[in-house]
Amino acid sequence: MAREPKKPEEMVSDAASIETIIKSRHDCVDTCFSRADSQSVCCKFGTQGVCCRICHMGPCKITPRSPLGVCGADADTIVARNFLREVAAGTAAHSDHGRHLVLRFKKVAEGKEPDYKITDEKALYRIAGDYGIETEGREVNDIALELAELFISEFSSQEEDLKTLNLAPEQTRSVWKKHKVEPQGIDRMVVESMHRTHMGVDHDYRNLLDMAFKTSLADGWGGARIASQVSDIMFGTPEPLRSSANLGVLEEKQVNIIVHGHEPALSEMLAAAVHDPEIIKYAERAGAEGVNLAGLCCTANEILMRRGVPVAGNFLQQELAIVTGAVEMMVVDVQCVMPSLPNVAANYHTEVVSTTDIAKTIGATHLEFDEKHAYDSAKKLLKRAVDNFKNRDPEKVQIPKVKKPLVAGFSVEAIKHMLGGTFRPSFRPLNDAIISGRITGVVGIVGCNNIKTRTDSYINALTKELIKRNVLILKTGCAAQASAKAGMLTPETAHEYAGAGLLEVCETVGMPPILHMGSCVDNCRILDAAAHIVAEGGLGEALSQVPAVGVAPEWMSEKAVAIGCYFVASGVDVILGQPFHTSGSENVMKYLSEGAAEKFGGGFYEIADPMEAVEKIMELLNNAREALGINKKAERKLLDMKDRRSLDV
Ligand code: XCC
Ligand code: SF4
Repeated sequence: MAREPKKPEEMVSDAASIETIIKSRHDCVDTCFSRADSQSVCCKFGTQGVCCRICHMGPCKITPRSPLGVCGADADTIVARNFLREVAAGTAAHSDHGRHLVLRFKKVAEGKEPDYKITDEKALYRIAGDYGIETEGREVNDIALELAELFISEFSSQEEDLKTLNLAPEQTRSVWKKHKVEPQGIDRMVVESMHRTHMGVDHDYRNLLDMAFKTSLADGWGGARIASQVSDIMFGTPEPLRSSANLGVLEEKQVNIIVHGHEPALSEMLAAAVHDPEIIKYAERAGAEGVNLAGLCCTANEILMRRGVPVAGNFLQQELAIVTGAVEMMVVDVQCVMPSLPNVAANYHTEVVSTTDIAKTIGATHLEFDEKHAYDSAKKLLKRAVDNFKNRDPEKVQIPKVKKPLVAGFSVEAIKHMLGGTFRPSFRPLNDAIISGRITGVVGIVGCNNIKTRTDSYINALTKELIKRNVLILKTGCAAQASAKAGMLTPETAHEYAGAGLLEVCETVGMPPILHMGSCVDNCRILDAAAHIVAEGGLGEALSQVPAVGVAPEWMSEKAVAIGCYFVASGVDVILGQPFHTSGSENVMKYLSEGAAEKFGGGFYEIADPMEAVEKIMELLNNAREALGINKKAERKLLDMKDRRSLDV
């Protein structure tokens, strides 16, 4: 007997998605929500991580009756190998994204890509300075070229440790050194991970997991950071701006184009070209009132943060956007793009366009992006979308009238300005607020949506409860978009939900209690903020001492595994709303929690319930406060000379 399909409100928590899932059923269109129903129960061996298909004597699986694979590998080895491969894949994804940007940045510095430029010279000077590059009296392009080459060598370095690690506090670096997890070249880390997990190489689960941490550091302090920094230089360091989110940002009378994926290079061009008078006229001639660009997933975050382009939705809304029947074109680049999109689009008039030769999908139109003529290339795409407007079937259009206003654009530099003012940008007021107890601590809530959780529900329940308890929230990725859709990325949220201490700080500084810091690669901004807190003084010498926790409530991707690992290896405890596929090995589970905590000062906790997670987070924050001696409200702390100096404003 066929099972009743789940009710939409059991699967998603926002009104726009509920309405559109109902429409998809009415239109007889398959989406992830119907496919998840037909997938039923997940494979037990995969879930536990005990399925090994690394050599062709297998696949082998570990069961009580067969505790060893054909080669003799036990559950610990198999689970740890699978885990390391996930971290390597996640690191590769962020880092390859970073590499594409760096190679473009180099061409820009050489004057070979005239449509791109160095938008943010201040960022260039600042970042070059961070890496010890001389900037005094030098041409901008000259500095840029040296920085590009330094970044490229971060990918290729064979024996030298990553230079980007130097941005971490000294004590954190010495922990890495002690445990021998300082990564060398990013590419080397990924290659070595693949080698070590090949049949018959590394079998000690502890050694494999240490490599997972080492590789992940090459992501968080390497590849992802480079992606973020180069984007800031080429496209501008984000500053607070207003926009809106959810499917209601689509416009009934305009040509709607959605950019989806992760890389900002093409979407930046589209965001610029969309205002070109030629394009506007072209759209008007086609009977549209204009061209409306919106984003999905992290490409959305990239152009939201810098240009205020509205967010059509997060990960699990990508198909639903097409189901509205109002999208002329969906332009996809890399990562988190469902292969189902062309199938969904076949029911409407939407054209799905892939733009890079490393990411093609059957059924999508492949139009390689011409980097040498980037602006023209973008204009061509926009015109093609306009041409498709006439194919829209008004009968099939149903845009939910659901969208919420938001404020985003909180780079570390923007936060510094906000806190300290333009003349004295500084983290001091934040440190003081934490020390005085008005803010209990800082929590990064990041990551995806996962079909296994009612979309956005864990993220939003957790966020709301934490700000009530005076925790400042830093957000990225689809988790940030979940808050946006809930209308919580606004300064007013402080009045509605924040505890008295956090509210006071938000009012004084004029900031919202939830700060949207960007895309997935921008998780490095969260670590950077923590490093600034340490550097400011009074809250410990290592990242592990700061009252800070990371949470990935609804994560699903391998990138999230890498992100979790580099947070933990940096000393930050991480709560996972979805478990790793490691339950088949108690030893691995223990190493990732207690073992990591002993080594780095941060470990993993799997907590399926948001309210339980809140309690754990408060406990971790309070433990950190206790260790710093700042736990009592309004207690006068005895300051040593160093603390005194740093408090001397
Ligand atoms: Fe993808 Fe970045 Fe996850 Fe969203 S959050 S589903 S990885 S788009 Ni990074
Ligand atoms: Fe089986 Fe060992 Fe081959 Fe894995 S590596 S498939 S456990 S024989």
